[in-house]
Amino acid sequence: MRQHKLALCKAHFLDWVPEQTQRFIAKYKMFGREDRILVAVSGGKDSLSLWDILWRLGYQADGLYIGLGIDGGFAYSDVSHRLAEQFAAERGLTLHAVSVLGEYGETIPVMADRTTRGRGKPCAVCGMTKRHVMNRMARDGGYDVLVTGHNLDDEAAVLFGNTLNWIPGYLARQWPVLEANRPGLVRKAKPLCRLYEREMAAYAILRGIEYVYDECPHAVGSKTIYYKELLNRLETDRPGAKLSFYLSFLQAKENGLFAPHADPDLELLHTCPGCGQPTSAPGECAFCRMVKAR
Ligand code: Q46
Ligand code: ZN
Repeated sequence: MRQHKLALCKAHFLDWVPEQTQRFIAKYKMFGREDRILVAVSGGKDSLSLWDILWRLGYQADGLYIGLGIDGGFAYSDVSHRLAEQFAAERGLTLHAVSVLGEYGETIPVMADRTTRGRGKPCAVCGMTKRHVMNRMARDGGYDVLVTGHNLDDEAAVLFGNTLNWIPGYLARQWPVLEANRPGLVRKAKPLCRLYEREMAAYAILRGIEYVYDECPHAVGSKTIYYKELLNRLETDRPGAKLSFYLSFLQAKENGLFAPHADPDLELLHTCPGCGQPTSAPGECAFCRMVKAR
């Protein structure tokens, strides 16, 4: 690991990753031993590794799989669901599964085709649906925190995009943990936010975790992937550049980069009468309106 000037054997690496994760959980006060945790699992290496790490660390963590109904020519959703189920069964863990088709009558691609939000590219509809379902399942299941497998590469790419465009609201919101500061909202945390994607891939392989190798077919050509490639080029020339980009941002925020009164969720002042989740305008939220319009 040139970025840390550190070389570890398999046994030490497999201890190092959970130790680091535990350090970040404590540093950013993500959750404690007594908390009930819901892990959003996609069947990919990051979320399954995160669940494995929390399980090894002794946390009470259940999983949530959201079936999006995406095929992409290789049954992406079916394969990822099967791998998530297999992972949970091997460890005796609880996995909740929500099928978007079963609950809302349409798969994500069909929903996206129907709405102006998603024609051609289902990611906006998909992201909104996943946020809605994750929050609902965590809230209704009485979980204290929802955790996702976002790694350093994900966070650095998002930061890069938001900085290129100087999007203040997104920059003000980006942090390893987001408090549940609105009624109906559950706390969210990203325990892997300081671990490189490459480290997570190595962890999954060394732990023998079977995960879906292919990205979602709709991720191809996305801006995030482009930003990740750019940052990887930088990282090749300057090992540690990605980590320092992200950590310097976190440090700058701690030092008051944003005004203390800048509330990133200021726009979420209303509560949707349909689902009880916070929304920016009076009346039903965008998700409830989209589902109803069918
Ligand atoms: S948003 Fe888009 Fe992802 Fe949904 S449609 Fe696939 S690529 S899964 S993170
Ligand atoms: Zn709603």
